[in-house]
Amino acid sequence: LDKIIQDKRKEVECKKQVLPIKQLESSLLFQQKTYSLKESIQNGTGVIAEFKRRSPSKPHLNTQLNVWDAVKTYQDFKVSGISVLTDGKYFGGSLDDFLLARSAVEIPLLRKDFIIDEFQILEAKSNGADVILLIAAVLSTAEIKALSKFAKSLGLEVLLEVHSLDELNKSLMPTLDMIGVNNRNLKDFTTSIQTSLDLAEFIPNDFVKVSESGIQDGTTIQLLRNAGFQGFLIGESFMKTDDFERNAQV
Ligand code: IGP
Repeated sequence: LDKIIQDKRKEVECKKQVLPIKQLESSLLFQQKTYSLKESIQNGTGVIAEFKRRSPSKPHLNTQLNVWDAVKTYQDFKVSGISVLTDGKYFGGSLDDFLLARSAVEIPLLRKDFIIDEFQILEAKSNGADVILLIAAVLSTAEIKALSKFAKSLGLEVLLEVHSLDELNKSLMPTLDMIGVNNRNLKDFTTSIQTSLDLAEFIPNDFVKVSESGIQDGTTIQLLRNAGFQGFLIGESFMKTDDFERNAQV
């Protein structure tokens, strides 16, 4: 994760040199109203389906599927929202993918990336995002505060991701909309639903609770629901097989 963030800082510094903020702000999508993921989760299935070609732990997850077909299928299956990876180096995604997804569906879209700078939030907004992800493991309390405030000022919702009680405690603040518990251990990439079950009671009910990673079946979703989770972020189990159409049916 340290290496990813190091690379991300370089990427953002380079982009800032060549892309003026004015240009991002003048995008047509920048003016458009956003869809609320929070509401959509509360009124629907709660499933947030992810478009992810590969990851550090699964280098060949799915190289065939195009983003347009994938998100259309997700939308047909009544997911509450869609997460699109925009990190290129480690996840094979891009803002082009994001823009294509935006043009294909009319449901909430989450920009999935490692956000460390306001510039990336402007980028998210100008590419049609409704929600951004902030990762507590790589941000200080002050950074979470500044970045979430900035996102809210643009009309975006914020999903804050934690792995532990320490990360949760340093992060709770009113500028967050949803708290996601990532079941994936970032050191060895294993997943355990127990991480979500253990942390659920410590998340105040004014936040929508989302469980992320390693969710494979309806039984698990039911277990998480009983523990108070309303949102379920699912990537691999949708992306991995060749029979995507059947697989994405939850
Ligand atoms: C999806 P999975 O195990 O269903 O593919 O997990 C999502 O939770 C995972 O991709 C993720 C992620 C992240 C990716 C959670 N947090 C942060 C990149 C960055």
